[in-house]
Amino acid sequence: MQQPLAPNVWDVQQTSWSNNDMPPRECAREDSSVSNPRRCSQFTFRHLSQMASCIPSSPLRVVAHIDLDCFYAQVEMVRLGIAEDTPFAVQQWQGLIAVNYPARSYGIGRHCTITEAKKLCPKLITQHVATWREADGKWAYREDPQVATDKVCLDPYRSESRKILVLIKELLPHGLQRVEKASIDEVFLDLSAHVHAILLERFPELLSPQPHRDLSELLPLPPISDLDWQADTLVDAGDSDNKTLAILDPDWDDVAFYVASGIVRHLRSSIKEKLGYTCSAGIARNKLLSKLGSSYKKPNQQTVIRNRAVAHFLSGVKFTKIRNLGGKLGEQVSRAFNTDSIPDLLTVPIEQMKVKLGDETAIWLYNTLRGVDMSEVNPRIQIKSMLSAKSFRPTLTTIDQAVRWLRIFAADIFSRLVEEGVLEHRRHPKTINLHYRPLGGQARSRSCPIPQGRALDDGTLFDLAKTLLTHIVQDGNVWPCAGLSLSVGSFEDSVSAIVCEHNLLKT
Ligand code: TTP
Ligand code: CA
Ligand code: CA
Repeated sequence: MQQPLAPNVWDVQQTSWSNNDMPPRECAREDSSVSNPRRCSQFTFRHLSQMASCIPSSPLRVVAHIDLDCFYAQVEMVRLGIAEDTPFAVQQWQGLIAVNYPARSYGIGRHCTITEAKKLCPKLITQHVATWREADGKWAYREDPQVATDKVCLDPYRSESRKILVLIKELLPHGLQRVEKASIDEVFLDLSAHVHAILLERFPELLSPQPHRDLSELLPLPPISDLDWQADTLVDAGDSDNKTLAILDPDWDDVAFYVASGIVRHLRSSIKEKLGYTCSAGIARNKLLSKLGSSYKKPNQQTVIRNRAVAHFLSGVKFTKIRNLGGKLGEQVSRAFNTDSIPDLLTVPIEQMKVKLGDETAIWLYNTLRGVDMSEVNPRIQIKSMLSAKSFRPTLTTIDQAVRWLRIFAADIFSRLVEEGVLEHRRHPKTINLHYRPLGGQARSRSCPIPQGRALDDGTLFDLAKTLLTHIVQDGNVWPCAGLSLSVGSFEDSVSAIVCEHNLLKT
């Protein structure tokens, strides 16, 4: 019997990959005709080597997307020590912003008001998000949150989000990791380089081809015929022969996904064990598919979309679930071609798409419908600006009130700057802007540069904001005030960060 891949892929040293009992396999060059295509892998040594540098066009690429289940609800449940099977939701004013899975089984969702939700499930427990309050300048979980005096504070979720990211980075091998934070509760991982290292360790026959051969040589087939996918949801390839073939006779892309799925399972169980949160994940060849995979089965599950299953998987996906097709573009596409079914859209020629949507959008759509996405997993944070704002009803009538809100905005922005690594001097905003909206009057803005070269703190941001407010007030006609917003922008990598990264690249 074949030995299945060890469940713990971290234990690479201890895993036995003996394949002495396997018959020798002969492989042809990429360009020669192969009479029996199943005798060789369809991948070459070049494809394999591309994994090491996470090249997006590599056919052996492996990307994972991890998304926390009902994130804000889990954060509050862990903080409050609420049992996992208790129906629970996070409240913001009269609405719900996160609903756990036991509560969802009662039909409760984000669309419900608190009253509707309690009607559907009287034993539902809710917790209001923490708020900043004008009067005390600090955030807290309050008994009586009021939209008039308070502003929602997301710090508790940001700080848990950061812990999750730090843990993931700790668990992945340093030189081989590529992690992109995609939102407060999501990350993309390009696992290609990591999986590549594991494959070479476990399968010595994958080490570079003999000196007289070249990189276009096809790889030998994997010496395993049975992958034990454990609790993974394995997306069906749609065609039963094909499926049997994949399970009994996997190629290296299947093995790569298998190894990745072990890595992801370990990450997920560590997040649960160390921080108490469950998450769901998708594993596939790119960001587009892995993101669709993570939402395919929730909560606490992971889904593998093997390359051979992509077409069948996409034919069953709701068109609007694809990133960028949920809104206006999606409507434009379904109007232009009179359908929102992916199989129907696959019949539309690219030229016709270009006429209706313009070249760039057409090419993106054409590729997306086919599961093609070459976008990189980018560890660099792409934030361009950060804003903290509040509309006032009742309106503000004194400068003291406005200044109190500026202190809150500065603290709010500063905590997000910490999140983005400003304290470690990785990224730095260069400008600060105050936007002021008087009741019924003309809105106006004032900006100034943020002094560079010394550590930034919330006090500095607050002082700059106060100066901007003073200038606006001097212009007159400012009261009553219906809205204020403070933002920072023009982010730049600091010189020390660039030098540090440059050195890392050299080593
Ligand atoms: P999501 O990942 O969209 O949802 P979720 O984590 O609550 O649930 P799921 O298990 O389906 O992934 O959003 C992450 C958090 O962002 C969510 O817990 C609360 C917050 N959020 C809002 O505050 N308002 C919103 O409209 C959405 C979509 C999310
Ligand atoms: Ca989520
Ligand atoms: Ca999410």
